[in-house]
Amino acid sequence: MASEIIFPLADRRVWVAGHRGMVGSAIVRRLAGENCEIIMATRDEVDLKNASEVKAFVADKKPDAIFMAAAKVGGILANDTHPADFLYDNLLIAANVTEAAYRNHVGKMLFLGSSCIYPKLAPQPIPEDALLTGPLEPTNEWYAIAKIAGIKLAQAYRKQHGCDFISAMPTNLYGPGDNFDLNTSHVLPALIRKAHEAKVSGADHMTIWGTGTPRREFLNADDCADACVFLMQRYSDFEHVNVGSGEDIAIIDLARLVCEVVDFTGDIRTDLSKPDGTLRKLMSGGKLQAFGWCPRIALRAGVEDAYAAFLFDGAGRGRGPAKL
Ligand code: GFB
Repeated sequence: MASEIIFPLADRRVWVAGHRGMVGSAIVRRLAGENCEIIMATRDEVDLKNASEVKAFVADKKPDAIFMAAAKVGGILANDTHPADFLYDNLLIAANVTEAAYRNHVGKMLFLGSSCIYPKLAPQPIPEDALLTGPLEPTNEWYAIAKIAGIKLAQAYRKQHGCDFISAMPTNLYGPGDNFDLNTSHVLPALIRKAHEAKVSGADHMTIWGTGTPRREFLNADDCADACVFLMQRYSDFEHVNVGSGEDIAIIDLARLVCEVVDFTGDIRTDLSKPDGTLRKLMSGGKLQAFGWCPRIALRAGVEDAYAAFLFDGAGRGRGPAKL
């Protein structure tokens, strides 16, 4: 039984910051059924790293609500090799949008973080209150620090100014509009591309990074968008909320699943020169479940859809990192 709607979106002006990204575009799709006015802006219209541009944009558009889905994102290698970009860009984006939302009396904002905010050795499944209880995973601590700052901004503005700002922490996401560039992508789109290219070229193997033993929890971007809209309408509190699928899988088993979906029958080899990252980060979804939300898209079905989207949209083009 879902909890009651306390912030209806109907007839409201809703800015989806980052509407071209995988999550932002999923939120736009999800909002189509809410009878609200969706505000979107490209990077040319408003540079989210520029405080005065963001302030002017929010003052002009006067949104009632903001989904803060804009971020510089990337997989383990991109995070590890571009720490300054991941820290600086994401700090600025979070600070600028939060401040502009406060200054312009935006009724509600949802900030999107990431499961990498939690300590590397957090208890599994990870409860929300594990935040800031231990050292972070080194491959993505820069991105994590920026996302923790985003949560803290939402909390600080709530505490000092009474703003209704909340935060959602999604697990590893995948889905339509994903980035298939092998150097910057997350694991799932990378495996889809690798398996597809190995099949098409007639190769006898494909190679995955690291040992294949780390476990990850995957959630489809459309499920994530549904959870974000759910929280926007129903949640108003200080603490962030985990958004996950409740199940994790070893990377080697994920690779096997992708190979089945793609129909690549060769070997899977490992490249031990690449990092494993954290060994496990399964989040506890109990808090969101207690509000009455659960995911709908099973991993295999989601991978089948993602492969279809890759064939339709991304094959061979190597889309770059997600744009703001
Ligand atoms: O998805 P991914 O890049 O990010 O990697 P993280 C997950 C796991 O898959 C790691 C392995 O153990 C990788 O070594 N892996 C195997 C691969 N083959 C590949 C491959 O071809 N490409 C990629 N990318 N990985 C990110 C963070 O961490 O997760 C971000 O860096 C963010 O900050 C995001 O939090 C959700 O799960 O390790």
